[in-house]
Amino acid sequence: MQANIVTFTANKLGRDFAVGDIHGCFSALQKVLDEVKFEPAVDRLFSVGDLVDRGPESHLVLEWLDKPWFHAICGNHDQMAWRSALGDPYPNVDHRRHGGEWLDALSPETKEVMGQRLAALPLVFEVQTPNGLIGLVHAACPHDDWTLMARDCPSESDIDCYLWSIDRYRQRIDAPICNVRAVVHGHMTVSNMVVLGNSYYIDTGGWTDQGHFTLLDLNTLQPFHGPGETWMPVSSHRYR
Ligand SMILES: [Mn+2]
Repeated sequence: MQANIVTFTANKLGRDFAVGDIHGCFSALQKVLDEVKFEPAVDRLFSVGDLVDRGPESHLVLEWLDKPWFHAICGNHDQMAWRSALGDPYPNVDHRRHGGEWLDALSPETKEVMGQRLAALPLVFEVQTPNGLIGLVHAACPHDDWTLMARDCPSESDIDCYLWSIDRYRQRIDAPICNVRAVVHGHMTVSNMVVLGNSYYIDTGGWTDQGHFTLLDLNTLQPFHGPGETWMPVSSHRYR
């Protein structure tokens, strides 16, 4: 069973950043980290999930998850990947058609390790900062009050919302989530960071050829934009 909420105490020594969907584009991400002079000894990087699929370097996720300063929650693609890797594919979606074919190149042993590691990703992070608590959830919050988030044993519908929901963004819901300073999401690919109420949508498509990675400073809530680079063709089918 995945941990539901993992809490991080404030970083007293360095900076905390969040990054949107990575989708196997770790080299591009590293370039943006270099740009902000990321210091692995004191800074932390929080991924809002969708670490794998679509990009050329999904297999590097194990290396990245080993980095002590890199922390990630689960996205819908990570969920599809671990379920495929462990022989229980997510129903009704052809994972291979949505960027999951990279798993086929892994040895059975590596595939098993990959499945176990991605299956162990928590669903929700909360990070304390000097300016208040920041939540991170891949797709959407099922509640409008952070204190209602399940501390353990989330329901199936909660998990479905965390990983897949597009409703809150599509409906442009800008009512703030109570009892949390901000909630950071990926999942919806936007051209520039979108803020609705206190919900921050930061997947600016660093994994596409026209996008860029955005690093959100969790204390100041200021975004840093990486350069646009060519990494892979933009899919015309914008499946989430
Ligand atoms: Mn997603």
